[in-house]
Amino acid sequence: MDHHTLSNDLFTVEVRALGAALNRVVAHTDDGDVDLVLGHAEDAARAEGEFYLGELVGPTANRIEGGRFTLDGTDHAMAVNDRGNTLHGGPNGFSTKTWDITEATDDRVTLALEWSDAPGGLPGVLTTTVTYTLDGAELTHVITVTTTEVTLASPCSHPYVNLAGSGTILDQVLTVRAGRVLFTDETGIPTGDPQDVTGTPFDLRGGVRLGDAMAADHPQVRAVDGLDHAFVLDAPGLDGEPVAELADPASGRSLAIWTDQPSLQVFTGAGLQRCTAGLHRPYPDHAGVALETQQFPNAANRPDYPSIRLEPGQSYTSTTRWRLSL
Ligand code: FUC
Repeated sequence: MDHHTLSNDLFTVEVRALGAALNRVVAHTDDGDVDLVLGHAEDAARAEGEFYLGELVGPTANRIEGGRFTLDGTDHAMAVNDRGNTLHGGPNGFSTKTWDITEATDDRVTLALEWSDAPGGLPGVLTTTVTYTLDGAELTHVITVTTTEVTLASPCSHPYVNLAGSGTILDQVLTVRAGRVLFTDETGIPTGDPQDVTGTPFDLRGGVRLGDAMAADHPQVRAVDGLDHAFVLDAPGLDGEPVAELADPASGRSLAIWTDQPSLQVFTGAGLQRCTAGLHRPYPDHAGVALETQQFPNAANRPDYPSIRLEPGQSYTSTTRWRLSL
């Protein structure tokens, strides 16, 4: 099986075996069907893509500086694929693999992958599962990882949302309940302690039109033509206030997100015009905003960040829930 489709009266959700990717979330609205996430029309385009559209990235999401880290006194080097760093597990990462679909019903699909790195890279054989569940207007994914050796694990889902279904996300309003953000160097590696967002374009707590945040005259914004930063969530959790919300004032559609992960990487899609094999069309620049619920970037090398160490007998889990309003 190369894909599976979940469906109910409100949504059709397509998950690809390649990259365990959330390839389509189609809303059945009064105005017809609307694609709410970016995806690829063909697996071949996905295999060549550079944007990880909807993919399950790992085993270490985001960047590891130089691909290098030390675990229990032993140095390890993963393959690098982004300005000298390992991004999203590197060129051999989870998203490049065809996963096994192990459970598939109308409202649930589970995919599984056994993965190991090149010698000297990330230790252990990692067994990972991801389950996507559609329940009414809620779409949840749960990731689990176990290992045969002490290792690092921090996979995450990499969906790009555009509630308008086409065009750009500039007019959509993003709220992120995060009082701190990680600023980065020119290769995307956090430079230090989380910074207070107060008085900066990174203060999204009250809801900000993305086009306004992306146009701000701030060196961290200009360096990446928008946002490409990890927000340190004030109150991660699967209940209570959502950690983030995206709203499209024109259509009235919105998305609320809950997660147990400590950070949300917001990437406003600079360069997406290079993605010429999108679902129905070449995408314009900023065609979607990636909302990645994850561990801190470069946690592998930062003892002061939450640990992503995983030992045999333990299980890493990560849960994120979306609620869509049409
Ligand atoms: C996000 C960003 C990266 C990269 C990727 C496609 O995870 O942090 O910069 O461009 O998406």
